Order: sequence, then structure tokens, then C-alpha cells
Amino acid sequence: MTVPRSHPRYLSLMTRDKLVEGFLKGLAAPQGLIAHGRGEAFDYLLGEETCPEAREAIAAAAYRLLTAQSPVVSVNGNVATLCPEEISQLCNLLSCPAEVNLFHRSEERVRLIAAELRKSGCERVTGEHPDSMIPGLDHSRALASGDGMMGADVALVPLEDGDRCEALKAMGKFVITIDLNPLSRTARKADISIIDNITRALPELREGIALLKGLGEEGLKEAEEAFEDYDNERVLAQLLDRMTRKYLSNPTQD
Ligand code: PTJ
Repeated sequence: MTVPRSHPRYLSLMTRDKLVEGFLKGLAAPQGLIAHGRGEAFDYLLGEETCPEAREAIAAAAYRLLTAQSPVVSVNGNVATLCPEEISQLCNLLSCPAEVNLFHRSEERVRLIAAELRKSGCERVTGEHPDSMIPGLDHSRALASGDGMMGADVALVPLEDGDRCEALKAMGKFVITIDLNPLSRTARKADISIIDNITRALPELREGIALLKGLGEEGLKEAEEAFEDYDNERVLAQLLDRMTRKYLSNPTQD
């Protein structure tokens, strides 16, 4: 079926189609379709737009990623399906690897996702031949690469599982997530939680990094003052408040 552009839920329906296509191509796990549905429910409560709290988190994340020694971006099936180009552009801008890391891991899916990232222009892809284990995890998400996640000081882990987020923190890493659910364990445990749809957050994050890069030393100093003491809990509390009020004041959303 062709969805007309005039449909009030055009974007949402096209994103669903993209995910189904990703599943049929072998990139996304079947469980990824369910995870997307949960994300959609929270996006609905946000009015399907990037809110000021997400913008604040994106700006802080841009600063942390740009000033990291060895950043890394973790990629699962949903992320590779929804935004391979954005991930690749972000990694190239940061000169950092995109590491394939799957919960429902199969070697075939790892291979397909790595190929998709390379096709999208990603210059460094890790995760195909993991040589290390993240301590404290007893499932596939523990697998990590010495030249990617293991050596990273700042990790961007979008659509992440709470236990890996905690395990990465326990290793001393600074963890940034993108997750539409502000109540998820990942969102609550990460250092910076961008509560937004990954499809909207990634372009903003890339622009934020490019902007900071252009500001030079002086601009970075100002950013350091603004973001050094970023308080994830405060931002999440403000966002939850906004979510509740927004929904109550607009109960006739489609
Ligand atoms: O590809 P794999 O095998 O690694 O599996 C990936 C999934 C996503 C299936 C797996 O990690 C999983 O089960 O994840 P969760 O815990 O169900 O979902 C992770 C979080 O992502 C949830 O809190 C969702 O609300 C959120 N989420 C889903 N879609 C989006 C999203 N956040 C931002 N943007 C989205 N589009």
C-alpha cells in the first residue's frame, strides 16, 4: 500500500515500513519491531517532536563526544535499519568506530549490518570479530572489540539494554544514550539520556558537533562550563513533567 504524503501519520507509517523492510533484509531482529512499538508509544506522549530537554541533552552529548579521547557509537539492528547514513556521518565526523553489538546476535546479522554501515560510508566499523567481554554480562551484548568499545572513554549507545548500560558505567565509561522511554533503566543510569526518536536526534547531534567544532577553543571552554555538571536526573524529571502536561493538554492527538 502507498501511504499518501497528506496522511496525518505519514512519517510514522513510513518509519514502520522502513523497519519492516530492515527486518525482511535481515538487519533488524523480529523483536526489533516490538521495541519500535514501545518507542512509538513514548514518542506519542512527546508529541513526536524534539523537546527542549532533548535539545539540552543533545548539546551536552555533542560536547562530550567531541572532547572524548576515544568515542565509540554502538549499533544494533534497529539503529542500522533506521539511520545507517546518520550513524556513518556522525562516526566519520568524530573519526570514531561504529561497533555492531547485538542482543539477538547472529553472525549473519552482524555481517549484514556491518556491510550496511560500510555501504553508507562509515569509515570504521568494529564488532565483527569481538576479542573481549564486558564484565558482568552473560549474553551476546557482552561481546566487544579492543579497537572499539573496550578502549572507548565515551560511548554513545542508542536503544540500549539497561544491564549493558550499567556494565559500561561500571567500567568507568561515560555513557550517552538515545531512548524514547525516560523511565527505562538505560535512560535512568546513563550520564546523558537523549529522550527523543533516534531519527530526529542523530541529525541534531551531528549538527551540534559540527557547530562546536567551528567555535574553536573559546567556544569549547564555554561549552565545558555549560555541560561539565550536566544533571541527567533533573533533565529527566523536567521531561517527564512536560510529557504528562503535553498529553493532558492535547488528548485528541491522532
Ligand atoms: O538488534 P538487536 O538484536 O541488538 O536488538 C535490538 C532491540 C532494540 C530489539 C533490543 O535492544 C531490545 O530488545 O531493546 P528494548 O529494550 O526493547 O528497546 C530499547 C529501547 O529503545 C526502549 O526503551 C524503546 O522505548 C526505545 N526505542 C525504540 N525505538 C526507538 C527508541 N528510542 C529512540 N528512537 C526509536 N526509534
